[in-house]
Amino acid sequence: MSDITSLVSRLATLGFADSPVEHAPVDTVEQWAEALSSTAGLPAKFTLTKTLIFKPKQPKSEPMAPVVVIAKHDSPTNSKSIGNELKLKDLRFASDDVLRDVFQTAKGSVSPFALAQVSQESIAHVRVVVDKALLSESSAAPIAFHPLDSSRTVFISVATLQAFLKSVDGLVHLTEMDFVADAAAGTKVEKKTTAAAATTEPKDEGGAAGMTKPGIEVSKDVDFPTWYKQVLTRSDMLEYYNVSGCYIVRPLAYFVWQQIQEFVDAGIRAMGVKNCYFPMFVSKEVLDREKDHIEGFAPEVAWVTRAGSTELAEPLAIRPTSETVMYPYFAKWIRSHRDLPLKINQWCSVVRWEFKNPQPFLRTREFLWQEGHCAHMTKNEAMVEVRDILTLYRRVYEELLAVPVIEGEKSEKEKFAGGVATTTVEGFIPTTGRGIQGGTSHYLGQNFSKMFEIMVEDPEATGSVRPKHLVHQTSWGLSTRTIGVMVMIHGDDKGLVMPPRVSDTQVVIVPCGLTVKHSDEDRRVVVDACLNVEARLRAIGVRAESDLRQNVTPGDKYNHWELRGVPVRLEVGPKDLEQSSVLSVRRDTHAKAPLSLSGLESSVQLLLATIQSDMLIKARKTLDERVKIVLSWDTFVPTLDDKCLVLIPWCERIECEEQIKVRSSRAAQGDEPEDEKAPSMGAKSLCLPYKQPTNPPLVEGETKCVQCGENAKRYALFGRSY
Ligand code: 87F
Repeated sequence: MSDITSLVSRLATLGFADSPVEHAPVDTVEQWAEALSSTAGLPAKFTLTKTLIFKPKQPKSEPMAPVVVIAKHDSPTNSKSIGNELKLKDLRFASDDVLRDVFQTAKGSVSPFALAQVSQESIAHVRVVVDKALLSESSAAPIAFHPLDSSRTVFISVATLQAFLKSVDGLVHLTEMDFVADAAAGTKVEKKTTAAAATTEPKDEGGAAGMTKPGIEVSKDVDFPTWYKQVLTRSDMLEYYNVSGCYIVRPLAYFVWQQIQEFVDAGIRAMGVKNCYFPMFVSKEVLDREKDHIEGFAPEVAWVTRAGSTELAEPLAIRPTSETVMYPYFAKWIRSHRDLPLKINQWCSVVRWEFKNPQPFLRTREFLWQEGHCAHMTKNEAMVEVRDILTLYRRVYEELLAVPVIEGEKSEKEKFAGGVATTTVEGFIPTTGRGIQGGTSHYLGQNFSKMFEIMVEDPEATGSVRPKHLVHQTSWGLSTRTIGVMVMIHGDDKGLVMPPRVSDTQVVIVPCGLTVKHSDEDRRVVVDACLNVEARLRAIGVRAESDLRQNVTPGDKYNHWELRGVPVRLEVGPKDLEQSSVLSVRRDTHAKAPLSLSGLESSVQLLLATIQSDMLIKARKTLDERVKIVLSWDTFVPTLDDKCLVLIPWCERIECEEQIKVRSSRAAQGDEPEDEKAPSMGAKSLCLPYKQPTNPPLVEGETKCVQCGENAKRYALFGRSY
């Protein structure tokens, strides 16, 4: 580390004489302001600053071009805008190594003065960006920096900073940026950026053009968030997009969605539901009709306010869900009991402008879903439908995605506020130990029919004044979140593991065992055998594909298809053909077995069915092991910390649920949050499972709630969740 006296004397030669003030070491701007507030001998007014050092993504052959940003402490220094301005790719905070080796400094002690310590070869490549807002402070207050150490502060004028920067020998790249104006124009910048150039996720770019994309570089158990991003992008399921929280669903993932669509469509058609399409815009006036329950959701509603440069007379909301869009028309279309039941569904996308950390498929600002909306004469009919739909959702997870779920009812706190009761299928991500809501089916009662006046004449009534009867409604939705859950549950360190039913390619056929010793004729025989196997499998409806690429080794082909999760690989080589067989390799277990060419159709079909069912069995076993009955509060949090969900006898009171959340948060435990993005997450109730534990049985009036000691009503499933 550098010598403070030499720095101060250097500053003195630049016309700055005062010594730094000393205070407690600080980590954040808030702590800094606080520390200074109790320090004597400060200027009357001053501006706090931040100095950030980034490193762009560059070819290894080029000299490193670190970027030093000197800004007002509260300026919105967006690394993407800075990268755009400097024409540098993917700026990331510089690593400890770079701070040490290039700037001879360390995290917490970074200041512009570190520039004085950069070697002559390196300094020519360093870019310095100075915040315009800081420079405009010139006539006003001095600016505060840490001179190489976070327990000291120097106050210098802007002129001194400029003189210092000029005095750094060999520093040639000096830029000024207006971060505030840049942030204000943020949306414009995003729109202007071409899709090909930009991405909101600079971390995982795959390979450069012409290179094979690498496989997964981190282990699922070691760094799950990075693993998830790499699996999705490198398998070509998903691409990051240049609007934060929005992603491109590529064919591999869209195929899964189409399989789900086909299955759900067939299921709901059999229940008499018809598909339709409503507009995506909602007028403010109509959206406000649902004011009461929309209130909590209002911050997430996105609005269109302008067309070109013309302000719209009335801003239009983009549907976050379609109750308010559809129900005025239900009122128009439903006049007599003969118009009931009305059962419609639409496949569409919805927009919810979430501010929490986005996650591909799990939490995105636009997502694909189906939303079903039905009106019935009786409560009973509506309730039957709510459960039939829930069964269909369970079957999507279990039968298509090989994902076990727990069916149940949401608590008062967690149900959809606009309805009477919410039923749900809850999934579980073992790697994080968190629950995830997989799909919901609501009984809306007569809440919306009251609001939108959806009613029929009571068919039972006689006489001239016929009383009106409000319809009973349901709504239900399943989204592309399904895909994220499937990937998280089945994927491994080699990439995706696809359940056969939703895999675009079910069987890949790879010629192998051919060496330079083999003749062209030998090669032709093997290739013909591959094509023949492919044709036979396709003829029975198996999605088979031969990988006959000549410039790729069999090993690289294996990696390629493993990354994409293809359930079965058939290796075909001269030796296999001598035995009239091929070698099958399972993606889920890596098990290898020869399959005779005669009867290949049925053995492959059986293998695919076995993989599909084994994947569900394996995931269910994990779920069963990780849902624990907890009978005393003492073991509640330790069980969650063991990455489990808990089933507890519960009183079902909202206040109790709120207390559980507080008492189970990591802050309440005095622990550090696991990561910044999931700060001290408390447990929520996930559902009141339909399948209640029987051992020990819950005895009404006797069994007490695990948290508050009141009488327990049912077992409830609690957990940390997505
Ligand atoms: C976000 C913004 C505005 C959820 C929102 O679950 C409104 C809402 O109403 C909102 N997020 N919801 C609840 C959606 C209820 C219901 N709609 C039909 C479903 C399934 C499909």
